[in-house]
Amino acid sequence: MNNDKELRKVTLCLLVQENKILLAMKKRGFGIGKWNGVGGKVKEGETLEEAMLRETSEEISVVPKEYAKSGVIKFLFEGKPEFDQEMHVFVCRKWDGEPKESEEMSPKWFAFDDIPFDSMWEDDRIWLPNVISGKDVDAVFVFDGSQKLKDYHLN
Ligand code: 8OG
Repeated sequence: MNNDKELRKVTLCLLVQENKILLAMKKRGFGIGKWNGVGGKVKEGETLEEAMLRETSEEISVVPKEYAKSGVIKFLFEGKPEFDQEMHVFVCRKWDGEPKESEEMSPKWFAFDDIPFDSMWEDDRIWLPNVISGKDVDAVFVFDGSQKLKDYHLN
C-alpha cells in the first residue's frame, strides 16, 4: 500500500442530533446515487475548516456552529491514482439553518440503526459507526479498478 504520497484533500461533514444522522443523496459527479455526508475538495488557500463550512453551506444551506474534527481517511484507487484522496471528517452537533436540497445533494435524516449502508460507499459501514459513537477514525481504504473495496487498514 503506497501510503506516503501527498493526496488531494476533501472534507466530509456529518450532522448528528440525538440518535440521528443527516445524510444527503449525491445527485451528480463522484459518488452519484449514494447517500453521504456533505463535502468536497479543499480549494487552494483554504483551510480544512473553511472548506467544510463552505461545502456544507453550498450543498445543504446549513452553517455549522459546533463541530469537531473526527479523523482522516485515505482512499487509494488501483490503476486510477487521479481518484486518490484524503478525506477529513468533521462531526457537527449544532448549526444554523434547516437542511435544504441543492443541485448537488438532497438531505434526509436517518436513525443510527437505519443507516442505508447498502446505498453508501462500501467503506462507510466499517468506520462510520465508530465516528457517530464519538471515536476518531484514522484509516486507509484501497479500491480496485471498478471501485470495489479491496483492502483496508484501521490505524
Ligand atoms: O467534490 P466531490 O463531489 O468530488 O466530493 C466527493 C465527496 O465524497 C467528498 O465529501 C469526499 C466524499 N467521499 C469520497 N469517498 C468517500 C467514501 O468512500 N466514503 C464517504 N463517506 N465519503 C467519500 O470521495
